[in-house]
Amino acid sequence: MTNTTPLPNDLQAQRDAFHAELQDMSIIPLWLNLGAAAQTEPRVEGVPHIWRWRDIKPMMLRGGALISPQEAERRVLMLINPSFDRKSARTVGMIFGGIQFLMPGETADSHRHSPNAHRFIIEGEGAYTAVEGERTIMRKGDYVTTPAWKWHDHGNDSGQPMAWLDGLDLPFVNLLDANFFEDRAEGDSPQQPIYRQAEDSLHRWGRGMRPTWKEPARTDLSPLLNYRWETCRANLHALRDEVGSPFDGIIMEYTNPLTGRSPLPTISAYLQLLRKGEHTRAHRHTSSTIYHVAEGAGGSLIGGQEYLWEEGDTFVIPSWVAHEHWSTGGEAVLFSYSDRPILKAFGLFREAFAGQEG
Ligand code: GTQ
Repeated sequence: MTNTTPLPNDLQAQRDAFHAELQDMSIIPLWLNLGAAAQTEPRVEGVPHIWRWRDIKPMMLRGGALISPQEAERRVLMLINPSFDRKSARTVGMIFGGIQFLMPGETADSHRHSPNAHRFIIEGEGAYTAVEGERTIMRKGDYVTTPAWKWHDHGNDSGQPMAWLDGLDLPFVNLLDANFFEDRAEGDSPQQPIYRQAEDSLHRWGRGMRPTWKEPARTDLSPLLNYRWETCRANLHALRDEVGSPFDGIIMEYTNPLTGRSPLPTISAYLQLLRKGEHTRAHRHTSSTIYHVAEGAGGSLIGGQEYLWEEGDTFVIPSWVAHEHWSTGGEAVLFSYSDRPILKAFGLFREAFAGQEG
């Protein structure tokens, strides 16, 4: 496509002058930057990466002694992809991951923001998240939603540090210039008032029934506050004799009980069981994924490079990078979340694997 024949000097000079004048007008000719519009395949900026719990945990404990959640707003260690700007709040694709931690007795005060958020509990038991007047006590492995613009606060009433993986659609919301944040009003209590009983949202929405007298304002946000680890893990084991997905083993998606779709409009989340000796087939797709090892150990071949992981580790697979997973020494359970709903919404989700037809 590129024409390498040298141009007559005067034409080259005229073109250079033309381009320079355009640049002063904030105009770039497409032929100087064709790659921005025409690429045979995505040129993916993010890279695969793993953050190990054994490295993060000591930093978490140091951070706990150095800064309070009140000073920090949220005491979070942001996992930023090595290939992105450190100010980008971008872990992979259109999603963010960060480790939030609360020491015994600490609280993270009430606020709300337009980005959607969820938490997967890494370690500890007994801290709470409050959303819309309900407090849920969090335990390791729970999946907790704090959807867009809902007031939320946390507190650790337990005697041990609590850590969870925060997932947000921050890169997407920032890209769209639609990020709003609000702190509680002056004089309001730092912890929101609790006016619902424990497990209220579970009884209301999570048991295959719904109250008929009250519709949630937005059906695209899951009304279910906590998807409990024991229940979700038990679901995987109930299906363990199935073939499952050739690419992911026994994988189940968390759903919004109002729609059957993802709990948050921009982020889908999954729990998967890799059985003993299981080694999945390779595939790739245009959604980007953040994985967290909930149980066991194993490895993933990501873009031809091997990443070995164990409980507590977090790793990322960018768009269009081929990957396969295996368990080591027994079974493994992976939690993951992805920007797939965004790609699906606009017809941009694409998947490929060896031996595929058409
Ligand atoms: O829970 O509000 O990890 O606003 C990063 C930004 C958590 C939160 C993060 C946030 C939050």
